[in-house]
Amino acid sequence: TASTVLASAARAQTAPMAPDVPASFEMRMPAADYVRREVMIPMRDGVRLHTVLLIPKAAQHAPMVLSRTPYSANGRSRRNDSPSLLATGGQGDEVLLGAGYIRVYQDVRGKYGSEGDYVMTRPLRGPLNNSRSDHATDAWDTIDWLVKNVPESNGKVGMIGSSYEGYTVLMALIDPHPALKVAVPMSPMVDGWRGDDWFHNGVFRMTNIAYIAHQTTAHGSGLPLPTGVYDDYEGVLRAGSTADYARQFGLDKLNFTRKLFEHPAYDSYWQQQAVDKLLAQRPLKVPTMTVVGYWDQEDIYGAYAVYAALEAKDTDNRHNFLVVGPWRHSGVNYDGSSLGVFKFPGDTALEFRRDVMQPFLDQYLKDGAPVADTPPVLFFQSGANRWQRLQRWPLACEQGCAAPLRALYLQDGYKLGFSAPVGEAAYDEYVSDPAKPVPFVPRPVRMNDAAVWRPWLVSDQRGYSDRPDVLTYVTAPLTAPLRIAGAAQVQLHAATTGTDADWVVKLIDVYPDEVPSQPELGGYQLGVAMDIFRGRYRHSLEQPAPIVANAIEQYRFALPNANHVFLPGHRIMVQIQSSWFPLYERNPQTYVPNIFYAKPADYQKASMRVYHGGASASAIELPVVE
Ligand code: PG9
Repeated sequence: TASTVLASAARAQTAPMAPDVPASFEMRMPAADYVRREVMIPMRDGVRLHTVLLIPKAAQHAPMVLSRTPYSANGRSRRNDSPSLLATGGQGDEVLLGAGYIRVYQDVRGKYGSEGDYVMTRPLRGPLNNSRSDHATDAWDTIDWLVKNVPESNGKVGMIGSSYEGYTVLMALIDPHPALKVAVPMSPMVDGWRGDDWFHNGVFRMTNIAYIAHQTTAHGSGLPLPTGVYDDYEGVLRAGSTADYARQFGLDKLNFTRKLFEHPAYDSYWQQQAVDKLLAQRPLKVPTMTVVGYWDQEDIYGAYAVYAALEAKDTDNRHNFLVVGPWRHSGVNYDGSSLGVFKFPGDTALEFRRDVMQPFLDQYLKDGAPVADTPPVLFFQSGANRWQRLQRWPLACEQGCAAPLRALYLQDGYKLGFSAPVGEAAYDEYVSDPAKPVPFVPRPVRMNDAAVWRPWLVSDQRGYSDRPDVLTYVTAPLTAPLRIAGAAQVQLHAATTGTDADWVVKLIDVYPDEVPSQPELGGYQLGVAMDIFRGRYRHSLEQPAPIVANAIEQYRFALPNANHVFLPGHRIMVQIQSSWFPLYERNPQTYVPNIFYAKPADYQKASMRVYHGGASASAIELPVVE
């Protein structure tokens, strides 16, 4: 009856209108095989950094592996996902979580749960940072706290991490805490101007505008760009300059955007932050295995630069290691059995993590672990599609290697060959029109679409080879394999009717017309090493200078490292163009002091001439090895 219902409601202890969301709630985990500890670790300046520890239940004398991230320690440790430790970290952490390690993730200062100010890739204390703290001291203070406050540990710490997290690993090596026993920086951001995230050889990468918005519009996860267009080619072109593009979203007001726009050239702001240069000035104390993807679309430069900087200090050849797998950016932590249409012999990334990285970490971190059989350099050889254990890198270079570079010349009739062309300074030409830049991937261009962005460096270059604004040179089909192992040097003699220009040079492996084992590779044009160079920096990266219109000038720059075999029946191709849009901002082709602020009238068509004869020969100098 109605009166019994009312009586039972009155007896109940929870009022019908009691609010249903409590002030806080801690989910209990049924029978978890690990303990999750969240702590605020104090730094020397009083700022506390939010740190998550995943500790296996049975842990005793367990080593710790630390990652310092701007991308959320809670996210990286998949808060509350599972009572199973193995299912809690990312794919890349599986081998560590299954091997008794205590995994530690920390938010860098100013991001997510950590206190303090966020400064993008915070410069080291010194000319650019007059505070008491940087990533070197924060890593030191964190490790010091960990070894004193985690009773389940054996007091040994390793650091790993990819990209920004790879950069924080390197910064910990500047003045390493004695308990830091080993480091594995992966796809690290090292020099933002030379060839990592922000610029390549001075040409700004437009993908960063969305990145900066995401990273610096909030301490937590920032905002996406409301571009209002499906095709970024259209959206970026319509805006005008990079500053115009940023301004339409109000992003020109952000401090990091300002810093970028105030430093278009390789001035002291960039030079003093280049991590390879910083590490070169210090002793190498911690065994370091630097890892990078062969086709790393974000940080293809830094890993090799760090390896080279540390190699001079590695007197016993036991402190400096390099690993290059057939991966995209950070691909080392995911499935490595394919990239784009290319298939590899098994999961190369898991193979590395399980058979190379884990034994390497064990050696330095686990009490009594055996010495790992780690080669100085482990490099996946593309073309031959296999791993190689090498003693050093590179195998051929301009100076100081076992083999020199060998010039592959541009020749008449759009040919390429190892013999220098004789006779007149012949040229080929094209018109570069900033109103119709060459796309870097087919339109519509969705820069945020991971399926396009991640494998783009192995995408088929065939669609560009016959454009009127791209010059294409190619060899005859090879009769014997040609192997390269190092960084090719571009030596270009070129003229333009403009007063500034960008030069994109692509070294390409052209597959045979038919590939029976994988038909879609028939005639495929695979980028083996491709990059862009901003002409104003041809004499000095620090001091730009206008190009003299119509004069033959020399442009010399390195392509990314490659370890590749051009197989018999394949052809070698070189493509040359003057834009790569919208990944790379356009060059207005009229010299202006700061291209970030170019005005619409500065963007002008220009005729580009690439010379290939006599004293004006152009070549790609290849690191050929027998
Ligand atoms: N490539 C990213 C990045 C690192 C450092 C600065 C800016 C961007 C990353 O994947 O973390």
